[in-house]
Amino acid sequence: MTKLKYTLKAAVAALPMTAVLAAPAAAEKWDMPVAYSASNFHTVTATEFAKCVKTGTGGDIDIVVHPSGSLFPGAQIKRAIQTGQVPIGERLLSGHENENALFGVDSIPFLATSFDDAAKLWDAAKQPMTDLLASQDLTLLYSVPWPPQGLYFKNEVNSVEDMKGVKFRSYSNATSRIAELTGMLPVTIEAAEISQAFATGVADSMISSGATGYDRKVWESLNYFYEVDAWLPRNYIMVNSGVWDGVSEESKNVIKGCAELAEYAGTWRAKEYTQFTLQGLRDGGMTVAPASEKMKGELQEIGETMTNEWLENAGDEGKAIVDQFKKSTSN
Ligand code: PCA
Repeated sequence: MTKLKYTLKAAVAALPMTAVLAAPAAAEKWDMPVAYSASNFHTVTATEFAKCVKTGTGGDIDIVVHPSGSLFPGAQIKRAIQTGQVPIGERLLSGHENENALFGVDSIPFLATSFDDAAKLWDAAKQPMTDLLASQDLTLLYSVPWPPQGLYFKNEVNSVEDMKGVKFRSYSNATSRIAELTGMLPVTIEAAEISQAFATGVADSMISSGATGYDRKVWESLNYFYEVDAWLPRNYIMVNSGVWDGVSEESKNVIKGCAELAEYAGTWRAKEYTQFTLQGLRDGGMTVAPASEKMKGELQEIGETMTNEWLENAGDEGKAIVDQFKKSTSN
C-alpha cells in the first residue's frame, strides 16, 4: 500500500505541468431546487439521481436537492436556472404554458389518460420540447409523469352545476381554464402551500393526483376525490446549457445514464403510487370514487373546448405532436 502510494506520488511529480493543470477540477456542488416535498416520489427520484451522479463521477459533481420550494418557489425555478443562479432543477412542464403553448401538451384533457398513453405522448413531444428548451439555454435531462388527475372537493359534487362558485386551487393554465369553464373561481397555489390554503378556506377544491392529495394530507380539509383521469402532467429536470457545455464528456455520460435510470424508476414509482395514495385518501376518511356519468359527459365537452383552444394556440408544431401521438396509439 505504502509502496503504491509512493509510486503514484512519484509518477504525479514526474508529470509535465500541462498534464497537472488538466487534472480533474475540484468537486462541484450543484444546488437543485425542486417544488415538491421530500417524501414526494419525484423528489425521491431526484435524490436517487443525485446519488447516482455523485457515485458515477467519483464525487466530482455533487447535486444537492432542495425540496418544497425552499431554495426557489416552484414558479421561479426555471428562471433561476436560465439566469445561472442555480445550475439544475426540477419543474412542472405545464407551469410554463404562458410562455409557449407547447409546454401544455401534457395537459390536453382526455387526450392521454393512462401511463401507457402518457409515455407515447411524451415520445412524440420529447424532441420538440428538447429543442424548445434548448432555445432557452436549457438542457433537458429527464421527465417523469404524475399519476392521473382527478377532482377534489370539500362537498359532494355530481355535476358541473354543483361546481359553480366553488373556490378552486389551480397549478397551470389548463387547471385555471377548467375552473373558468365550470364556473369555479381559480386561484393559483403551489403544491407546497395547499394544506394551508385548504385549511384556511382560500380554496375548497382542486384538480391533482392522488399523490399530491396524499402528500399534503388534504383529508384534513377535503372530503371527495373523483377519479376523472383528465391527463398525466409531467415534471422535468433541466440544466443550464452553459453549465452543461462545461461538463467533461465522461461526466456527461454518467449524468445521461443516471437520467435515463431516473426516468424509468420515477415512472415506475408514479405507477406504484397511484393506487397506494388513493387508498391513503380513503384511509384518511375521504370518499374516492369515479365521477358520475353526468359529470363525466360534461367534463368531456369542456375537454373538447380546451383541446380546440390548445391546438389553435400551439399551431402546426402542436398539431404535429398530437397527430404523431394518435398514430402511435392506433397501431
Ligand atoms: N401534483 C402537482 C401537479 C400535478 C400533480 O399531480 C400539483 O398539484 O401541484
